[in-house]
Amino acid sequence: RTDAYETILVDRAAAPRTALLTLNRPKALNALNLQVMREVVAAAEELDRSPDIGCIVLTGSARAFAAGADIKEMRPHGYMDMYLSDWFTAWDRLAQLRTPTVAAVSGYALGGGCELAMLCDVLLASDTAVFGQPEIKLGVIPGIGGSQRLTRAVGKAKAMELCLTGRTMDAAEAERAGLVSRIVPAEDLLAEALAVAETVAGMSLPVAMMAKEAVNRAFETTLTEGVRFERRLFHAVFAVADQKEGMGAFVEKRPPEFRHR
Ligand code: CO8
Repeated sequence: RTDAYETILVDRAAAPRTALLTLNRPKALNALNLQVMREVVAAAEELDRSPDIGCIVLTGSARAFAAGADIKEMRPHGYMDMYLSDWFTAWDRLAQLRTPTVAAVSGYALGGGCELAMLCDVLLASDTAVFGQPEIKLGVIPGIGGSQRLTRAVGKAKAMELCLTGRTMDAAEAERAGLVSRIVPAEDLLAEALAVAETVAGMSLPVAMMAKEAVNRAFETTLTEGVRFERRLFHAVFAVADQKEGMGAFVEKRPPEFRHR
């Protein structure tokens, strides 16, 4: 039940066939405690199961996408309870969603906030965005995949420097480094993210899912295996009615009306 959430807002009407998830813990700069994790994951998985949703946008506030995992909540814990509760592993489920996701990042995306943005498929940043993995300054290391995803996104040199010094990067540096796809003026960020989401949601949903799966496979495997995986999916899309519709619409010089969306 979407109205049962306390730390996030869920809006299914922001743009056609899309859903907007907004982190809503303003007093803590959207720090990611376990409740936020449970609610984001539950809401996202429910949307993932909804056939009428073709893209999910995740955003925070103008000041903070999320200023990291909740330091006050983590502080008292010891190894045994972190291990036995498998602290933060549920966040991995966001990367397993089949529906494409867009992170719209304004302000701080630090630590777990940067990691959460990197769990999404498309990463749009406002010109005020600040990215970093400053965990080392707290005597810890990234714990939601940051050491891996940041390294794959920006390369070892920059990832290593950010993780070892805790230095942050502004939106321009993040774009140059390949972490974000585009920078948008802060006041346009949400509209632009929703426009991207609406565009994606206007495509054939199964084909968009396959495109997402193929691109994500590049993070997981060798080039030969990745190309083989892509080829299998490429052949498979010829079994989707929307291939006939998309190619037919091109030839007939009209907009496509995809059936599966
Ligand atoms: N956790 C808890 N509370 C936070 C956090 C956080 N990460 N960030 C901000 N807050 C709170 C502040 O404590 C403050 O609360 P209060 O008013 O009660 O004191 C409120 O939000 C506002 O913050 P500030 O007053 O600090 O606001 P500023 O504008 O002065 O500063 C900053 C903003 C620079 C973002 C600053 O808040 C900051 O440095 N925050 C921490 C950033 C950080 O270190 N993030 C990494 C956290 S660790 C992590 O994410 C990954 C850990 C992985 C663990 C994995 C376990 C398995």
